[in-house]
Amino acid sequence: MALTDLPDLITRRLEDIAATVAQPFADTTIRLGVTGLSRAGKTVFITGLVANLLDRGRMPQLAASGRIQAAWLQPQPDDTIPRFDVEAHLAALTGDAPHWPESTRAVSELRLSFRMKPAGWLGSLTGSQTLHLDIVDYPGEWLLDLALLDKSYADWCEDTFARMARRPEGADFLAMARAEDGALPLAEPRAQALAAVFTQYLHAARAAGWSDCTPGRFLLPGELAGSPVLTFAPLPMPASHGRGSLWHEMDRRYEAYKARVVKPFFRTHFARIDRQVVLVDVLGAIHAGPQALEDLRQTMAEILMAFRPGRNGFLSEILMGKRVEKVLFAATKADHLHHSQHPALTAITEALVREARDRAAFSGAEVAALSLAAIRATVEDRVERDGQVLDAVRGRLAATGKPAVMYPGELPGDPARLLAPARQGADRWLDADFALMAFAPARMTLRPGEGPPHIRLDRAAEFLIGDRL
Ligand SMILES: Nc1nc2c(ncn2[C@@H]2O[C@H](COP(=O)(O)OP(=O)(O)OP(=O)(O)O)[C@@H](O)[C@H]2O)c(=O)[nH]1
Ligand SMILES: [Mg+2]
Repeated sequence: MALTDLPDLITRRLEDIAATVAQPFADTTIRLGVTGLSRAGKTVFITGLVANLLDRGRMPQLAASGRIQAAWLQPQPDDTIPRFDVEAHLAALTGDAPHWPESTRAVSELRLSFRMKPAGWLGSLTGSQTLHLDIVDYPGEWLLDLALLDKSYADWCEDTFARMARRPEGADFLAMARAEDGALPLAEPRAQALAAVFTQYLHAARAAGWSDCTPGRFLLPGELAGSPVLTFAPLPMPASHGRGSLWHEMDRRYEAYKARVVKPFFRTHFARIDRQVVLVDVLGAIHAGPQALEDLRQTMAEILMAFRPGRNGFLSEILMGKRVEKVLFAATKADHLHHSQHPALTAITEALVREARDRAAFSGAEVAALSLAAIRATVEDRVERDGQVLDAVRGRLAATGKPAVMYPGELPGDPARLLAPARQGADRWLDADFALMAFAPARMTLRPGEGPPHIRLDRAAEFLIGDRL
């Protein structure tokens, strides 16, 4: 070997080494599951998060921020799923007449990619790494169906009637169902009439603020509208129900709904999830009263049951042994409260999902809770009331556009003060009233490199993906 060949050889060796070392750093993908009931704040969360990951000027708590060389949006990996329209949502939030994005009616997906400067001395050998963050948005109503997977038709009927008895919106359907004899042969017009009145009830119940309104697709049927999988309703169980009976057919359609509608959705979108954020509109439920809070607690418990490990956990089966590594429970819309009340909101959120979390046993997963606002619509202020100075927030009302100052009430430091009366079925809060105003997003002038204002979105991002950046 001639001496002149030496530098080349060394370079090549180094390239070999670099290639070998680079192997473990080949493109990595994180799938972030954004879970939450309807109106919990999923779409706003994804929009705020993506905007603030693209422009990280307001993300001081995201430690790896400085290593991000570039962040950009890519076509989503699943060819058959529409793209999450982050630009349209962002335009709605940051335009001249800022407004919240529409309620979600279908699934969409987004891929955000990062080019990272590798940490440590290996950096000089390996060059930059690429990390993809995949996020799926879907209508919150559909999440409710997770709770059906464990339930037979008879169980679901029993639960639904018990719930309906506590809800005034259920009166019409209850009367109709009680007059029905499920042992009689199926007559399609009857099945359709029952499903129609039951669907009306679900719409009314959702509008009244109840969390559990299954089956979720009855509220947002899409192209399934009118098909047999959406033409069933709960019935009182008849003494006998042979083949061809109304009960038998309703049971069959219910099972078809689970197998053909619910399972494929979760199989496609929840499998492969590495990180999970569970968004909960705790303030909204507190405002709606003790029964709404208890309904939210039970609904979250039922939904999160699907995540429990083992033979019966549908999700653990589709996750195929892969574990969700981190789970963040987040109370959304925290900008309705002065920051002095955020610890109380977080404590209530933790207590609210405690049972769900224990039963779901996110075994091995790192779990955390916090209060956040993905888009901050208010600024802090103080008001004087009855000679007392109170910590309040100020914003622009969504309905009228007029400025308003809100003091929502004092959240108790001990969550049991709310959760105990809720469990006991109280009609209203005894010692306090919780006001809530719907604020429109604030008009913003964003400086280059800055995303929209938020509260603790950077902490949420640090917990969820910081270790992989
Ligand atoms: N003040 C404030 N309001 C918020 C925030 N996030 C959500 N909201 C309010 O909550 C509503 C629902 O938020 P979305 O993000 O659309 O909720 P979602 O979970 O996507 O709801 P679905 O699409 O119906 O499942 C919004 O229209 C806002 O009124 C926030 O950070 N601050
Ligand atoms: Mg949405």
